[in-house]
Amino acid sequence: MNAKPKVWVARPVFPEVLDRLRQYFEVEAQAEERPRSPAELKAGLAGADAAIVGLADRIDAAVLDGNTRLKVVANLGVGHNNLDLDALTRAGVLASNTPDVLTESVADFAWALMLAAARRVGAAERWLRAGHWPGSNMRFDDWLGLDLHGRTLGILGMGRIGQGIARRASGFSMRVLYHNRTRLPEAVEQECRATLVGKPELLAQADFLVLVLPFTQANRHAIGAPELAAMKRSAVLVNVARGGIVDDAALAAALREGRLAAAGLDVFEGEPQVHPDLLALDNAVLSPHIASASEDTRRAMANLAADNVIAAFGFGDVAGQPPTPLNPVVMSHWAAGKA
Ligand code: 8YV
Repeated sequence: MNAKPKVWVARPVFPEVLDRLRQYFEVEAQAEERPRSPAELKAGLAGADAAIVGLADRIDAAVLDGNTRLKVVANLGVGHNNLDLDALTRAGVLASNTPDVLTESVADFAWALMLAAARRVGAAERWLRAGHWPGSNMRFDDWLGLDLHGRTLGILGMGRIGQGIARRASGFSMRVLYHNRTRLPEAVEQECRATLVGKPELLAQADFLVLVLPFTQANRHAIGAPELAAMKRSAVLVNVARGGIVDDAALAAALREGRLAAAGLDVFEGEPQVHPDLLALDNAVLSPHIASASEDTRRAMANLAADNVIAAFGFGDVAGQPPTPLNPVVMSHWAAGKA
């Protein structure tokens, strides 16, 4: 009997997902969550037929160089700016991501950040826990925040997650504006009650601006000092997309100087480092990149990554049809025996 193919799992994932993989593969799973150096990634991938990687694992031409064994890299996330898709395709490696399964959870979390930033939940909780409430003579006009209901929600990047955020806005009676490279089909616009506007209008009109763009070089600092200056002073900015889309230093300056009311940020430039000026601000609600981290969704993401690996090797229920490939052309190369 042939030896089982081997999967290298770069990040600790749920044990039941590893057990599913073990039905078909030899599994080498990392027990410890820590950044892997390019050399460690290269060595891990060199000895494997497939890999499951996280967003901090940069898979590029250098890491793939000389690797003739690897066939599949499954990313634990919908965003895949950590993968060099051209290099993977050239190397005959199929890449996959985890769309759809996280859409609703990330949309929920964008609202958590909007509400927390507008109503000062983080700062109020820190104040309470620090024991300030007893004896504070808290005034009727202390801790005032901003209302969401009836305001204008602006969404920059209107893919699946942006649409999920927009659909929730009707519960808050909000007007929804969006800006996207392409206009949504009319039926989707109606379902989301969302109106397409240019970026300048979005910046000028939004009381709440939520970023849900993929990270590309073109989107780097899509929100920088000029864009922040174009926003209302009373506006709240929320980023659940990627660090680097916002110029964090410019954002911290705007928040500190009262040129923007508040921000809710799940992602940061250079994370896990967070700009020290943001850490010092009470009007920034900060979370450690957890928008998809609900119990059910993280399990679904890990299972979807495993499904892609299992199917790509011709195993399981959908043998030969990985559900969410990023460069499916690679499979036609395999079929033609060119890989
Ligand atoms: C991460 C995300 O995958 O899917 C994405 O693009 O940013 C998140 O869901 C998750 O935080 C694991 O790193």
